[in-house]
Amino acid sequence: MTSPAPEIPQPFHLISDDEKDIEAMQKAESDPKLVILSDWSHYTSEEYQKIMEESGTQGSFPRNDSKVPPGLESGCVATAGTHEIIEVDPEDGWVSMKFISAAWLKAVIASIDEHPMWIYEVDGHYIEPQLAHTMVMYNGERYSAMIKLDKTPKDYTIRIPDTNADQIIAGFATMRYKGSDQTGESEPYVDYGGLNTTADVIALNESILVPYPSIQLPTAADQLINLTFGRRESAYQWTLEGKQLYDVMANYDDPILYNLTAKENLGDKVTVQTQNGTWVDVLLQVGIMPNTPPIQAPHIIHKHSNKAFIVGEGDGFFNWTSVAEAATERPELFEFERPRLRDTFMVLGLLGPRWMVIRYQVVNPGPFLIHCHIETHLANGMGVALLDGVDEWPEVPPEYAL
Ligand SMILES: [Cu+2]
Repeated sequence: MTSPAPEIPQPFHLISDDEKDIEAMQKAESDPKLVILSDWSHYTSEEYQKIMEESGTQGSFPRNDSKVPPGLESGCVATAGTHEIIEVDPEDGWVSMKFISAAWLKAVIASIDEHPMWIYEVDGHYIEPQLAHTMVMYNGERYSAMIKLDKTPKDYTIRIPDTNADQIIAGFATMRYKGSDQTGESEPYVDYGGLNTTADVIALNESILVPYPSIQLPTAADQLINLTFGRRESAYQWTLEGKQLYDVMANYDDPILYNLTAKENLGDKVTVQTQNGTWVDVLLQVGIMPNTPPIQAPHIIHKHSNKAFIVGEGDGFFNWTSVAEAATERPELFEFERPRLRDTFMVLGLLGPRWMVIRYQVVNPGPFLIHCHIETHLANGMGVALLDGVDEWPEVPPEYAL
């Protein structure tokens, strides 16, 4: 975990204007509870990969059900894992919980019984706080929550169900008020299947997570990179770029950082070069590829190096040649005044094609992966290397020579 530098302005006065509250929140922020959410399979990655290769997994690609072993899609056996207890001190007034999704496959919902959360930091950057009872977390996303400790001192269940999209599973922990001996049941916001328990439950609206302080963007970029995702050759092989698969082992002992020509180990379309200092738009788009099933998985795209602003999103295909042209025609789909700043980008087109454009400035010359964070997608080709600032490619210091 990293903490913001002391001169970075904090957004806590937007949660409460009471000086005592603000002080308590600053104290909570300096000593947060880290909550890592993960999933687990009794098959190893190698076994899981082999099962996908032998069976095919979904859609209209050939599939052989006899190659799916029991315990993967049926015949589940409940596990009795460890149960984490997070102790909080009501004397502190507030607690900060930093939720990190380290899941390899599943998307989950995070919620603490009877405790609304002020989400105040996303992917390690402060935002204008937003009140929520539940939040969906995709692979690689980080959300920090400021939680007021003003309820009856007892145990409260932390619930982490799956989003209900593919399998009904859940994980649990306890938030325990220090010094309490009351352990009665707490009231859930979400049930075991990930559904809200009442109509009043507020889910985090991730489409308006404005950075704090807000940041003004240039209205035009120098380059547009088109990444239209799809499947190639089989149900489990995903391409981020649209035609080629990224071979994650191709540069295992020949890193591009050491030698730009090592990019030739990869397909010519899965590396993209940019110039230092320029602004780059990346179109992230799901659609229906020729000869592939129409069903689309959600893809959570993670960008390494610096974060990017989400400048626009919409349904259908992005049929313009630049963001400037698109924003002139459909200004309601774009946000340049208060754009979100993130390094994880959820692209879900269950109802058909959908696009998102992210914008970043090249300030850090070097090779950086942009990839789907669902591990089976990445391992089977869903990545592109952004070769940032090739005009100012760094020299590797001699002590790091291969
Ligand atoms: Cu994916």
